[in-house]
Amino acid sequence: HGHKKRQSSVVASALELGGVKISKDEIVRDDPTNNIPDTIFAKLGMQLHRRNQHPLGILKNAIYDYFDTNYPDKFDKFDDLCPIVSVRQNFDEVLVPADHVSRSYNDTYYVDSQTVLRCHTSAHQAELLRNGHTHFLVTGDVYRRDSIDSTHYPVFHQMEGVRVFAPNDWEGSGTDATSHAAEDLKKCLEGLARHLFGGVEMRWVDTYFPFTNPSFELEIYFQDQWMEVLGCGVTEQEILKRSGKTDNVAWAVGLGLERLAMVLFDIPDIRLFWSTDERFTSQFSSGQLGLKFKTFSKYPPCYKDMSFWISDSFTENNLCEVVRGIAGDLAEEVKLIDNFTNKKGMTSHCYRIAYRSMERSLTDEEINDLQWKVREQVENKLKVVLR
Ligand code: FA5
Ligand code: MG
Repeated sequence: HGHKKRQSSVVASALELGGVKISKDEIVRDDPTNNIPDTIFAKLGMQLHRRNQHPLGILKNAIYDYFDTNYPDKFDKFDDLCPIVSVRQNFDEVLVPADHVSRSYNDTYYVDSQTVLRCHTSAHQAELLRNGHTHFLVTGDVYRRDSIDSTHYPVFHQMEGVRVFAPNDWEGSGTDATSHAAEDLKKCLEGLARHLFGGVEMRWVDTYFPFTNPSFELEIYFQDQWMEVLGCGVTEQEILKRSGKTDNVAWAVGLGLERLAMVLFDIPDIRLFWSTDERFTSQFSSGQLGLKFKTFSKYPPCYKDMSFWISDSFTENNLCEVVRGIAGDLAEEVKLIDNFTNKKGMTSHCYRIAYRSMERSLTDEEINDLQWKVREQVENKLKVVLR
């Protein structure tokens, strides 16, 4: 893995990363560019997607079934590639421009300046293409500094799908290579949605990714709004060219597994995937797709507002990291509810934080204590002025 040895502040444990046993304390964590908090570091190696009784494992297997049934020439499957990858793999090899926001320390967890926790499974595309794979699925945990609400979590799971076509596949079909790939892609994913959900309300949205053109997102109507469940498109020719496949075209997709599992099992909040509460875990069993999650009584949320004058360096992701660092999974949502700039050019933000446990009632005292700590750290770490 090429990680220098050092003493870690975190409890060391051997874990399986990418099929290789390494000790967690082999991972350098005192690099000045490292921005990975202990709570995120602790999630490395958990591999929820490899547990057959877990909703993510059940979903992964159901998607495998769909591909195995529909493509006699079976897709190659990978689900334990190491989540610690180079900047090159995560960004350069999928043509992410040098100045793209996703590369920033505000969006991505860096182990050191050249190494990240992958922010998408697309990090493995180029290498697998170079190694000669022409149709494959890569499932894994991915990491992002992000907002806090019921459909966003800083650690989540994706499945990458890639299919390469040879000239034979589209010649004589009456369409050009790109349209052939785009049509096949949409057909494949609509079929997958039918396989998983039967009927469900969904729509295609045009979008942009550096590594595909054209690019699309699929949204599903869930909990009274449109929820984005995947990104996909026709692979940029440059990526194929670099892997020696000048005459081919390909499609690629990145499925958001939590979001799909939320629709499939009617799971209302993304934090539940990490729950060890038996009232959650006992509801799922290997291979069982039809089942709907029965929510154990919903405990009341508690809302706390805080207003402050922001500084130039203020970002919402940094705020969310502070809140998660203190409240952990008790933080249900962080939402900007007011935003104005005064005559002097100072900008004020008011955020509403919702606290709620999925498992028990919280006491006023407990919540007040959390909120005080949040206020303190927001002021000290984010260089804002509380109002
Ligand atoms: C990507 O990550 C692209 N790599 C997907 C892709 C692959 C496009 C191949 C083209 C070709 P995006 O950032 O939109 O795209 O994330 C993909 C999916 O991950 C989203 O649609 C959503 O379902 C899920 N997702 C993104 N952020 C989060 C989050 N914080 N929590 C949970 N799920 C998330
Ligand atoms: Mg997206």
